[in-house]
Amino acid sequence: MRTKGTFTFSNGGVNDVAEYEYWTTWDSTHRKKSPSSTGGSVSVELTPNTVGANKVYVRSYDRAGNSSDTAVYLFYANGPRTPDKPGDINGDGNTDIWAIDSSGDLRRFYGAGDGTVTQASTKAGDHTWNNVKITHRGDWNNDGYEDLVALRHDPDKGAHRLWVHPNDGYGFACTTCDNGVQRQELAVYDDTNNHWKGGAKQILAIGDVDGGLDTDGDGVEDVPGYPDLIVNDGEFIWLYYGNSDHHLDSYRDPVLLAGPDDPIATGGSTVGEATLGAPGDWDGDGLPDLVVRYDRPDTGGLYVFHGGEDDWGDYDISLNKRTAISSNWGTDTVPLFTATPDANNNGNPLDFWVTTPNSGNLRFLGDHVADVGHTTSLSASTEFEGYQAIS
Ligand SMILES: [Ca+2]
Ligand SMILES: [Ca+2]
Ligand SMILES: [Ca+2]
Ligand SMILES: [Ca+2]
Repeated sequence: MRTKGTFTFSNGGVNDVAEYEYWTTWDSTHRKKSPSSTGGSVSVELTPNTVGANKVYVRSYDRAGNSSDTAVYLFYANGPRTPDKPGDINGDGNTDIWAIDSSGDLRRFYGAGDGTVTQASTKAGDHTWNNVKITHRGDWNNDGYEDLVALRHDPDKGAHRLWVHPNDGYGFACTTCDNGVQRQELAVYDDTNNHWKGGAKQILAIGDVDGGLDTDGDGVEDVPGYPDLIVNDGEFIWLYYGNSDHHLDSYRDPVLLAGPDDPIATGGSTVGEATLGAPGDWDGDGLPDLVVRYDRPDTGGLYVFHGGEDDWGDYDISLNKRTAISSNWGTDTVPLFTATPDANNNGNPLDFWVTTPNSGNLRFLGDHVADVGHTTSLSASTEFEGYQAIS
């Protein structure tokens, strides 16, 4: 995976091979290479990007242009030994961005590890992404690559639906990929647990809240944990525990984190006027924390809510356990933002990418300290004019 392999094609008994033509399951482009002498062999370097079975197809042509049968070589590529770092979508160890541009295309920006990002030369997904909500944190199909989660309106069903778009290892989010990988719906068994079908203010992949399972009690995780998802439907904030069957209420009902009777703010901001971010485990107690930004310009604060557990052992956040980080973060100064745990790799995870009103500037505001705000600020990119969403 993501590692070059050398493949050698030889003539298979045809002594006047003038050219070989080859393609693969992950790249359907037919390419040609000629041996240095007629009938000789050629070597090519190929880099599979799919875990598991891959195929290389090759046929030869003689000097008259007659082709051989197509030979198929099947091999298996191993996945990454350890899952990619949270926020990293191409495996280089730096956190990255998925974003929807002004024309509704899904784009990917690779982080350089210093807070700056560079747009990849090709789009990050097929189809149009207008008005789609996106988020990413965690590997939802167990191949080691962080995947894109999207909330999209389905006109045929008259409802919004949640999907996992598997990452190809380089940040291409598959809807229907050539290698057979397809998007996977996230559903609920009990329809009363579906709090996104009418649309949502925000979806947020927060990471794995409840961790893996120690089935034999020896203190070592036997069943790996699964990523979890927060849905802010505009009135209530729900935490869903993910599961390998792609149902979000498989073994636990969603947990209500905030709502009209459990406010998210002291100053009157409602749930519908708050935007969340996933900073990872900021306070180091083993539970992921939650960034809350108050959208209204008259409040505009930025807080970290410390993830805790309620009396039933469910994840919970509380107004009594939050830390003020910064102010003047309303939508008038920060239209869009995403938390990107340690994008500049210096040990302080409280880093953000933020858009700028009426310009294409994306800023990196990094290394936030309680009550002080950011202690690092730089221009991350100038390519974000009119962007609809960043994650
Ligand atoms: Ca990366
Ligand atoms: Ca994955
Ligand atoms: Ca989990
Ligand atoms: Ca940092």
